[in-house]
Amino acid sequence: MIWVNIYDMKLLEDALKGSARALGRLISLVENESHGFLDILKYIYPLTGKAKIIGITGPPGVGKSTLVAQLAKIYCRKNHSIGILAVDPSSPISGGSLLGDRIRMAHLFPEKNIFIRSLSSRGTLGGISQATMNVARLLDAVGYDIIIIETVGVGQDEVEIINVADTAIVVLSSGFGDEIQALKAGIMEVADIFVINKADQPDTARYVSTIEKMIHQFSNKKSWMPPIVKTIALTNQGCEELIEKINEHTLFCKQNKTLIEEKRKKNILEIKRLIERKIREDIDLFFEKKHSLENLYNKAINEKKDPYSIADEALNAFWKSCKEKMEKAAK
Ligand SMILES: Nc1nc2c(ncn2[C@@H]2O[C@H](COP(=O)(O)OP(=O)(O)OP(=O)(O)O)[C@@H](O)[C@H]2O)c(=O)[nH]1
Ligand SMILES: [Mg+2]
Repeated sequence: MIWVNIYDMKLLEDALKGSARALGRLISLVENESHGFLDILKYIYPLTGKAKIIGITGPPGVGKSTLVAQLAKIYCRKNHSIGILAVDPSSPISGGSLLGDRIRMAHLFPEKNIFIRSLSSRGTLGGISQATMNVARLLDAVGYDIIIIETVGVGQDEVEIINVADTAIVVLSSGFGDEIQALKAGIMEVADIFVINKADQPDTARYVSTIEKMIHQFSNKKSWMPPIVKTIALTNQGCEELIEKINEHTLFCKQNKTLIEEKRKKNILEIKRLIERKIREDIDLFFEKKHSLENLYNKAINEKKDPYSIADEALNAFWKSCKEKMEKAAK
């Protein structure tokens, strides 16, 4: 039985009834890892697993947000409800540009079934990708069946965030010739679909063939070869085709044994990370409250001990206290 405190329970009930305000507050609790946030996540977990999560990344200014807005509109017309998460890992506070996007997008659709939110939870213990996953699960649980995650860049952070998605899309455009040199193998490998946006620009055809070569060079997708979709997000051109490719990828993932196995491994890795995080937290608390590492160090210096033995002794003290705590709890 999962126990959620009465205030969070009220928020959960309201969010499940469709209150965007309650959902917003729940997201803040989860994003800031406020007291009780894990109970919320445990509670909603059985309600998740229905949404399709689409990740979109690429260099700044290639037209990601314009594309996201068009995709959201099309999905909306097809009677889906859409959650959009704009993640800005490089900004300690909500990234200005993403926030701007959010306001711009909100004007784009007065439709009720689109929820837009910026995330910038850098420094959370579980990492930005775990935080994104947690928030995506909240959206999934309250009934958003299409979740689009937009993040800016092509670095390690983005690779991790985009890995949360069921389908990862890398957006590029021919005006960004230099960025292509900087594209890391990581982002090439993680991409399920490439979008070359701003196809109205003259250099597009040449650019597409360059990307095709890079896909063959970098992609290690054994069975799924990432397609390239040309779009003009400004005028909605190519967006329906992109949705078709996303659907093809979803179908492929459902049928492909290797990918099912990959997903299983991802889930196991998440559990391992959660365990590591919990242990780290407990250790920090232990040495903060009971045995300051500094004292241990000073004592060891006097006794001329090596750091390996100090660490062993410190860890033994930690395990001993865990054991005592468990024995006390069992009584
Ligand atoms: N010519 C042309 N311009 C486009 C197209 N799509 C978007 N743009 C323009 O490109 C600029 C950047 O678009 P955004 O959608 O904000 O790009 P973004 O990738 O989300 O940018 P960041 O979030 O800042 O990284 C805007 O001025 C858009 O109007 C397109 O297909 N063709
Ligand atoms: Mg954007």
